[in-house]
Amino acid sequence: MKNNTKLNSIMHKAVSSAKVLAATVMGTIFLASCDQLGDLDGVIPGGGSGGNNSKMKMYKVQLNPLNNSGVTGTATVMMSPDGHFEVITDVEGLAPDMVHPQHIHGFVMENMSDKDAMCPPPSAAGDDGLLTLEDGLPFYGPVLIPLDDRLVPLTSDNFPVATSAGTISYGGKVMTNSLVSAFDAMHNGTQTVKDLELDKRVIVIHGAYVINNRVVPASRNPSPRRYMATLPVACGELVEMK
Ligand SMILES: [Cu+2]
Repeated sequence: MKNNTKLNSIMHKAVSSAKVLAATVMGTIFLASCDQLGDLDGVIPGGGSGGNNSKMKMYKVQLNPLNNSGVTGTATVMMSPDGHFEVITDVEGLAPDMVHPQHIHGFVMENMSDKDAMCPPPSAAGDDGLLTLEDGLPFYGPVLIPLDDRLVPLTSDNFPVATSAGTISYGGKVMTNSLVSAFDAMHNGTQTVKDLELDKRVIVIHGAYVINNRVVPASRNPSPRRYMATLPVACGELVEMK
C-alpha cells in the first residue's frame, strides 16, 4: 500500500512531466514552424507570412512584341520598402545603336484602388495600323517611372542605347523611399509604398524604324524610313513572384 502510494505519486509526477514535456514539444514544433516560415521569407521574396511591409517583393515581366516589332525580353522588378527599388531589363530584337525609352506605365487613381494597366491588343492601333504611344494610353496608362539612368527624379533622363546586336541589358537602382517621395510629389501626395501597386503596372519598351506605318528591321535602309523613339515595341505586365 505504501509502495502503491509512492508509485501513484511517481506516476502522477510522470504524467505531469509528460504534459509539460508535451507542451514543450508542441511549443518547440510551433517555434520551429515559425522559424521555417521566417527562412522562407528570406528565400522567397514576399513569401511566407504575407502582408509584412518589411519584406522584399519581386515581380517578373515577360516582354512581348507590339507593332510586330519582333522585340522580346524579360524584366525583373524588386522592391524592399526599407531598402532599394531595382529594375533589370533584358531586351533583344531592337533597332541597333538607337536610344530606346522604357517606362513603367500605369494608372494612378485618387482615393481608390488603381486601375489595372494592361498591354494593348493589336486592335488598339488606329486606322493607320500603327499602334502609337497615344493609341496605347487607354490600356497601359501614362508613364509612372521612366527606366532611365537615374530613376529618380521621375523625369526622363538618359535611356539605354541598344548594342549593335540590338540588345539592351539595363539595370536601375534607387532607394525605395526616394522613389516613393518622388512618386508622392508627382501625384496626389497620398502615395505610400503600397500605393505603388506594382502588380497593376506594365513595362513598355519604345523605339523603332517605321516606313509606311510599319515597323521595319534596321537592316533595311531605304531613305524614307524614320526612327520613332516613342513607338511601343514591347510590353509586359508585372507579375508578383510569391
Ligand atoms: Cu513608355
